Formats: sequence, structure tokens, C-alpha cells
Amino acid sequence: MSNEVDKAQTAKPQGDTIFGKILRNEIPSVAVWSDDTCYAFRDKFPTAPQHIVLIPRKPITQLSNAKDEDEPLLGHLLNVARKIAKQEKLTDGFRIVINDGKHGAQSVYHLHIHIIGGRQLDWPPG
Ligand code: DGP
Repeated sequence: MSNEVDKAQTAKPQGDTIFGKILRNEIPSVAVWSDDTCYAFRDKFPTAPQHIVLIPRKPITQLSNAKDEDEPLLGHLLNVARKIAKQEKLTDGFRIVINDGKHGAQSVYHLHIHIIGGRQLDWPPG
């Protein structure tokens, strides 16, 4: 099991998260994208040459807890993921991943999209 999968066994939604601290600049991050709705930064534990985490500023814990009213926000995140892939020159392709809950190996309970690329990725995931 990877470290992130290990962490996901015990991680739970519980208020503030490391990503909340990143949003408030309480801990440093390397910014890739920022707008009124979302923020993207380089993953601290990259799984590929390019590994970016894109988060909404709104603290939705996980995709399964998003509401119908979040539809424009979710659409915006997907569109920004596309723009980040272009900005980062992931011209040979990339993958976006949303881990949800324990079986999804979610370790940080602030909704996030992984944007992963820069090498040939395997399929299916483990
Ligand atoms: P997930 O397993 O889907 O919840 O992914 C959480 C990701 O967050 C994981 O790829 C590692 C990353 N991460 C955790 N803590 C930090 C941090 O303090 N800074 C940054 N940049 N990334 C972090």
C-alpha cells in the first residue's frame, strides 16, 4: 500500500485541512493557478513529473458531498484543469483524478482534482 492509501484508511472529514491552510497561506505551496473560485499548486508527493492539485476555495469535503448548486463550480474546476494541462504543456496527454472517501484513497478532506502527467501512465489504477 502506498503512503497515501495508508493515510486514507484513517482520514476523515473534520473541519479545517492542510489545503485550508494552504489557501490561507499558513503553509507554503508552489502556485500553478489562482482565480476567485479555485487554486492549484504542485503536489508535495508527486507521482509523476507533473502532479498538480486543484482545489475550490469553497471547502467542500469530497465530491460525494457536493450539491447540485455546486454544478457551476464543478464545471469551472474541470475547465481550469484543462487550462492548467495546456499551461503546463502536457501535450502528450494527462490524467485527472478525484479520490473520494476511504476506498477512493482520499487522504485530505477538501475536494481536489489531481492533474498528473509528464510520463506514460498505467491503466487500470490499483
Ligand atoms: P488524496 O490522497 O487524493 O487525498 O491526495 C492528497 C494529496 O495532497 C496527495 O497527493 C499529497 C498532497 N499533499 C498532502 N499534503 C500536502 C502539502 O502539505 N502540500 C502539498 N503541496 N501537497 C500535499
